[in-house]
Amino acid sequence: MTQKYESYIAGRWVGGKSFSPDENPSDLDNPVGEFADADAADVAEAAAAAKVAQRAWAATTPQQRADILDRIGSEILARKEELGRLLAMEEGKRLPESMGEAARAGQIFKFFAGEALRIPGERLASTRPGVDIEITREPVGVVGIIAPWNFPLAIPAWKIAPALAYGNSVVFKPAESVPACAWALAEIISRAGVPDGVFNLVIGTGGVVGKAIVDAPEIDALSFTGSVATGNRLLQDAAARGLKIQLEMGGKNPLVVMADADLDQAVRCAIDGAFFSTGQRCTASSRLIVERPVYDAFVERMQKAMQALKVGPALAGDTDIGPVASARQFEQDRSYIQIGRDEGARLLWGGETVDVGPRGYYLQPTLFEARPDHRISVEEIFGPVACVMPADDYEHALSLANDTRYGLCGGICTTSLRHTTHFKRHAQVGMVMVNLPTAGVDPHVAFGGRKGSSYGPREQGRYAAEFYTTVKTAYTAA
Ligand code: UN1
Repeated sequence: MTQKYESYIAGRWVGGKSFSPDENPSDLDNPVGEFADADAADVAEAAAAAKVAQRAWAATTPQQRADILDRIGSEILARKEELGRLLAMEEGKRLPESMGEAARAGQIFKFFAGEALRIPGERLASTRPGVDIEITREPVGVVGIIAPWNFPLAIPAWKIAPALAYGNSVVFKPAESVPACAWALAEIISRAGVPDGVFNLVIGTGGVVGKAIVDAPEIDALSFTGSVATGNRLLQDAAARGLKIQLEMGGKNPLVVMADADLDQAVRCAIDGAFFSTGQRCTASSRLIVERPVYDAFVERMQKAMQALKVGPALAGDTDIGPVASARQFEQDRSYIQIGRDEGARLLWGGETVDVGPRGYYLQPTLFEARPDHRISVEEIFGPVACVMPADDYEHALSLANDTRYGLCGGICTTSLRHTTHFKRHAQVGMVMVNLPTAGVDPHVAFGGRKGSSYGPREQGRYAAEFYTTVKTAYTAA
């Protein structure tokens, strides 16, 4: 029997009128299951339930919320292998990375269990005699969460956990290509003691479910991670109705390699940053900017390292790079490879699909030597496709690094303290990595970018309180 994934609304599992397939990108002949398509009426019901349930949830003690979040985190951690397998099957991320992501989701719930007990506030003296001032944080209310497919456990976790910790209720829409991971997470949450209506899962398309979430009058705030096009549309809709919004969108992250770098370390950073998770990270190192004296040596080592990468099914033990996650993304990657060829970028490695046995979306890791103005150097591809380009010196490298409409991460490989210090100060990004891949962030610190990458308050760590709470200033005279 095909596994069916349903929505979870007001404490009940809700089937749909129709079902859509949940594909396995490593093996198209063995789908993961199918999910029930929710519609606008389902969202309306979820939002109404969330509104009613939120008041009592906000009135629970921090300890009650901490215990619930801790329970969710413990179960995810205890089941990380099983959840990792599900993630690998559904999204195509190779098993070790998928298990790592499941563990990270568990740790995020545990972190926010602690944060529930540490909701910050301030007490100050007034400028007027006999008056005290208290600044407290209250929940924003009902939070809509729209998550992408590339981190189907970790990103929902880093939005749902703080929402619940600070006393909000949630209407969560996962990407429709990863309903099983969302369902598994919801199933754990449904048994952890969260009152009915506080957490709702609504599975469906952006056009129907996403749109209905933005339009629902009960929604007070919206957290979104996904494409620039969708994010900008949501921003317009949110502005029209004065909705608090937080957007994490694309990246075209530079990794600068200086002539003084440890070249083997730089190649490891570039391979990981550009190609692991099949390049499907908004933090991916998609622009490799290399100082001329080491350019040829770097490219040669990259080619050698890329040759050794094994493309294969997500669950196979020797796979370095899993399949591309969906037909749509596969199409996009291949079309950018064609664009690169057509605009005269030089293909240094890869560019072809791979036959690994089972039918799936297998693509070689691909490296182009490209000019900064080539489309493949400018636009986010979101696949295992990177560009490399030479820089004359550090200043040139920095200006190439900053020459983008995005500003999520920036990396530099160098042994120079001067370059490190300067780059940390002048990279126009939200996150700087020194001698590390641009992708791969810690769960307990601020995450987010500048320029066209992000909008609104940062996610994660203590900074999550900015979005998931609203500040109240109270004046009291004796
Ligand atoms: C990471 O690099 O560890 O969608 C996290 C993304 C990011 C998360 C990246 N929001 O790829």
